[in-house]
Amino acid sequence: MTTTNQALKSWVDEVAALTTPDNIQWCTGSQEEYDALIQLMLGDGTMQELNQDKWPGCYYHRSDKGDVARVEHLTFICTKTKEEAGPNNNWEAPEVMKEKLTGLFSGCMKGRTMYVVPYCMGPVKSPYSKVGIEITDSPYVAANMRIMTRMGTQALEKLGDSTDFVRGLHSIGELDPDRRFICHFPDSREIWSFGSGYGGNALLGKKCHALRIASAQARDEDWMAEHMLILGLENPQGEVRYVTAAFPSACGKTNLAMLIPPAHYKGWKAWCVGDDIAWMRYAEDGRLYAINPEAGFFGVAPGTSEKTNKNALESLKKNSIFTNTAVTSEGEPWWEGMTKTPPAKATDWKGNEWTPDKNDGVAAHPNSRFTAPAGQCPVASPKMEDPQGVPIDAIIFGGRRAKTAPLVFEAFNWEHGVYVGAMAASETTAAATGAVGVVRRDPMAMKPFCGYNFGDYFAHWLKMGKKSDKAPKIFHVNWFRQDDDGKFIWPGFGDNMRVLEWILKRCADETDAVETPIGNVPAPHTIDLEGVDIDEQTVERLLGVEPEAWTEELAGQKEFLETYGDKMPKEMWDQYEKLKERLSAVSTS
Ligand code: OXD
Ligand code: MN
Repeated sequence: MTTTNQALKSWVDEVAALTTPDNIQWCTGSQEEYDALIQLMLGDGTMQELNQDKWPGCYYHRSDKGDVARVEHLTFICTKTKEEAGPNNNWEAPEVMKEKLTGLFSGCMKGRTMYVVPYCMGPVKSPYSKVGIEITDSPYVAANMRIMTRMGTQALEKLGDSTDFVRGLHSIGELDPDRRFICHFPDSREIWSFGSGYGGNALLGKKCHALRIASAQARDEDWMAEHMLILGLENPQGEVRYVTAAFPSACGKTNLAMLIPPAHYKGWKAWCVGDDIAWMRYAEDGRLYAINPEAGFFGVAPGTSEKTNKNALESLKKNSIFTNTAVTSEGEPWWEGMTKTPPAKATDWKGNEWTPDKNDGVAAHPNSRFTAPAGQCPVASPKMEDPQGVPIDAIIFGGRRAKTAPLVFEAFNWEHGVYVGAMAASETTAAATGAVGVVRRDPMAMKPFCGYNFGDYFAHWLKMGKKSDKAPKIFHVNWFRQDDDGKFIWPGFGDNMRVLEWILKRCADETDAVETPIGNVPAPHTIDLEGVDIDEQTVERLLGVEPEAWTEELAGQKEFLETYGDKMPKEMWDQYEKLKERLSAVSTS
């Protein structure tokens, strides 16, 4: 492939001079090229063919055992000052980090092919999409990028001669955890990632570009780059309304994004626009519109089943790449929770023989993944490719709270909603090792992904609310409330539709709420519970707001706000004071 883009050409030359690859391959994104990449990996053993009769076009990759997840402690935001990156990020000065990384990248592609991967985040025709170029020495990365993004010639054509592209440099290095760095330079819109081949560290279009770099760019250009799914809900009259929702990693975003409404919701349909990232901006009509910058799903496999997420399972049945799952003796991918009965024999994610009775650990790594084309989802929204995106009625925040947070509440207004999102958190449960009930804050589910100081990020959110009187309403949900025995009291999955319907009705002013100190909760009997086996007492518990628990929560919130010193906007402290007052009013009444 050729390009007339001089800025791109000279950057590629520069990188080649530094990394000294044996070959340079410009990726076009064609099927033939993808097939050749797969053949190459089948040839050198880094990819394995799955049962092509049952899983056509599906392949399997086992990553290095020490390279199976994002590495937050090795992820850096390199802004001029430490304060710009904020206490929410690891920081290093750009020149110091570049010097260190230049040493690592020097000659690192000797004996390898350097792939130049042009990609477009968002529909190619959308004025809101952004082009990036990832240079990588991993054919696995190039193949995954073809599923996850609009890759190749189409991106290069969109770029034309513009210098406005994110420069992402990636090498797997020696996959040595002691020589691993995932670094972002938001000012120059660059990413330098060394030493990991795993998804979020290596597929630079996703977390690195579409969240960390894009969040900083969005702040500068008055839009928003968020860790949110985008879901359309169509009522029996054929009207579709859209919500976005932010949950921390592994809290069921992919499940909610492809939800199947319960049988009682006849004539309703859910449409998936995106399962992980939303780019949002106001259009001329004053409404906030969202596009999904990605073109694929990079989903957590364990727990995905016909019962929990039939649509995800349908999406990944062909043309998908599986990483670190198990493989059965029939050559099929398998993971814990996929089927009721485990396979009699499999090879586990480490490459060892596995049988259910051997019982020496899981067959699939808990963070094993599928990479599947989003268009294969049976409920892929026809708007997935819409250049304008979809108008958003409600923004939903959530976490995993065993206690404290009710099933759903509505923020009083945008400013309060920003506070609610900023305080989103999850509690550790008995299911995980370590102390029970420890609260981990994950503001807007962006803790690992915000490319700048959270104080400035909240200020940006506050500013976005002031830009329009048609800003979406903001809600908080908690699917994970437990009883005293640690049992979940809300059925979740498809039944979350009932909560979403209440949210949509609130947006249209069609249902009632009761004011509590933390926000508006559903008035009795306003959530449709027909067909769910749940008693009145449990519903009360689900929607309950206990002032004592919230007073304890308040202390944690204060501590969080203080961490950001002068950077924390005054409005956030005002919200804290108001919440404190409302809580003390109910405890003294
Ligand atoms: C993801 C994550 O991979 O949030 O989407 O970790
Ligand atoms: Mn995510």
